[in-house]
Amino acid sequence: MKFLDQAKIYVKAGDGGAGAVSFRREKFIEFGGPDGGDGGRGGDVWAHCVEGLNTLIDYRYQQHFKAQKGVHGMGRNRTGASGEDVILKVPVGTQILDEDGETVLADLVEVGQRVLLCKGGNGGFGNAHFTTSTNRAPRRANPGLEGEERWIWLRLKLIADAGLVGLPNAGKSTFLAATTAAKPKIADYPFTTLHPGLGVVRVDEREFVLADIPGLIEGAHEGAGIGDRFLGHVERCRVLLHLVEGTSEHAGKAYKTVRGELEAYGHGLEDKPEIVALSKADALDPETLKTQKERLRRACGRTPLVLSAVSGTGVETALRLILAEVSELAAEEREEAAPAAEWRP
Ligand SMILES: Nc1nc2c(ncn2[C@@H]2O[C@H](COP(=O)(O)OP(=O)(O)OP(=O)(O)O)[C@@H](O)[C@H]2O)c(=O)[nH]1
Ligand SMILES: [Mg+2]
Repeated sequence: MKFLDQAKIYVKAGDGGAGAVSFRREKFIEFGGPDGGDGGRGGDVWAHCVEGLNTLIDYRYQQHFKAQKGVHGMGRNRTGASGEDVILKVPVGTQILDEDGETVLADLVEVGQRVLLCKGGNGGFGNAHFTTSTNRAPRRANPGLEGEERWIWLRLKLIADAGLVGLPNAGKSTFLAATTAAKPKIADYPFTTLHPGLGVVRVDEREFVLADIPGLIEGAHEGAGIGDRFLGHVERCRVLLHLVEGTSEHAGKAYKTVRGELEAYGHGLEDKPEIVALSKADALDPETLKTQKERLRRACGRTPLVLSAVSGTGVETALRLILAEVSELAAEEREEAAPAAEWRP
């Protein structure tokens, strides 16, 4: 399946139906009076967050969505039928932005959440509505109101607990493949991964979602390589696992390059808890391992993990550290969300 994480679409709600001007005309009934019915409401446009989607690819093929118009009113006090709504199904983590691409109108983070994007126009009143004590036969009816319309951006920010970052070829996708059921493409050239992938890690009978994102290179924030736009997908991660390729020239420099890009991107990525690991340990002789580990330690200021997704060394430890961090932060969030009124001296 293809991946698409942003789309610009046009949405328009249905116009309301017009009210009718009509008079009751029947044999033997004099002065039947006005009986024009009201117009029906136009359909709304909604966005609905659903399970089982992880891309906005549907919006590449269709960009215009119009809800049905309300049917106009008719004689004998018949109200027009309302127009059908249009419901846009979007994956969890979709943000709805205004046409400027910046103002966030809604953030759909839970399955079942819905937001009204455009409200349908009300139907107009039929002439039966305008009868007064002095005007028993009004010849006036309202037109329906127009439905709202607008251009909006849909932007998907995948929701994962932990995100994998690193230079190309650091072994991110291999790590994802080794720890989850995901099957990302793996190869020994840079930029094998072109769009983010997700997997579910099971460790100690607990689960968390891990995201693999394309590699970053120096200048990614200026568009080098495939740029840093996919970093949006780790914005919502609680913790980052930063993989530094053990077989790279200088592990310390590799680490700093990626840190530089995270900082240049901003949006709080630089402040996220980070677990640093030297990858591909199986491919290193003890001597190189020691030097690289030391270089990395100096660059990040603490002892890095050493792991190999191929042999499995250190992988469990990394997963447990991530899990601990994820659960701790989740507990903190729950505490913050809990009502403070419980507390009594
Ligand atoms: N020996 C050894 N090789 C590894 C290990 N992990 C990954 N590799 C190899 O390194 C190469 C790159 O691995 P990927 O997982 O595709 O790297 P990536 O970080 O996802 O790279 P991009 O998607 O290009 O950013 C592949 O040829 C892997 O087989 C490891 O632990 N040990
Ligand atoms: Mg990859």
